[in-house]
Amino acid sequence: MVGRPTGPALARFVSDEDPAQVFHALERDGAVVVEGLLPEPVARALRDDFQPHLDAVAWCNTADGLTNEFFGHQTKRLHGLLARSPRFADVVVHPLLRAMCDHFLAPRTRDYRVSTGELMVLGEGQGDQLLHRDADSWLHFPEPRPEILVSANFALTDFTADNGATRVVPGSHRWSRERKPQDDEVGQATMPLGSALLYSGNVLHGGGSNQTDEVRIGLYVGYLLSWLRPIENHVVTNGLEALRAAPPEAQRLLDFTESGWEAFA
Ligand SMILES: O=C(O)CCC(=O)C(=O)O
Repeated sequence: MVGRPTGPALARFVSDEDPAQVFHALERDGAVVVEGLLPEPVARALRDDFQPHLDAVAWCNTADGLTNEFFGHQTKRLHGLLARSPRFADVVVHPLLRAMCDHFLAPRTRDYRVSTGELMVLGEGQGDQLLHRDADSWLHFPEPRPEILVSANFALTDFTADNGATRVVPGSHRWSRERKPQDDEVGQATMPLGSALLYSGNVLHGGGSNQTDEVRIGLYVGYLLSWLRPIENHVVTNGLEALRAAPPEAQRLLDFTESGWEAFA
């Protein structure tokens, strides 16, 4: 079905908005869209850097049948993004993302790390992904679970209602696990190239269905309390050379550091 019914609208901001306003809405809804967080030429340049790596892998390149049930079959996922584009370091240290981590994570930790950087690519025919909470990767927290992970999904192509813009359930970061969303509670993060969906690790969301012949490319970066284990082993996925060449702040966020206990800079 093209032009699916739209659920609740996500709060939207522009990139030079007062961060306090952005974080107020993020705290309230669990997700917001920030338009133009990356200038369009930067978003295009990242996409150009990544494109040959995406072309080199098949659809459905995730590890096994079980994970494909979750990730999808018309999807490509890539990690080790610093090694594929040194520009990824600039994304990782983006001031608004750092401010988001300081706001949401700092109360619980002296430091934080990138859990994973991932290209989330949806091709023609990919269906709706199961709605899920990213922080469920660290299952052993008593509930209500505090904020342990905050993330950004950058649009490296336009995200439209028809090409798989991320589906999000505003407010669900505060729901009990038993509550299931009704159709009219599910919104969509439609946004132009360079924008980002910022979201809580506790909010229900999932990739949308791509009913077009366009490829939708999302660039995900998620930040985790430094005393939890990141999903990605950045040294293995990127290699030493790429990490050694990165600026110190990006090195630290990508866990290329001797300790997980450094105080905030
Ligand atoms: O593709 C998207 O928009 C979101 C994907 C996602 O949430 C995931 O794979 O964990």
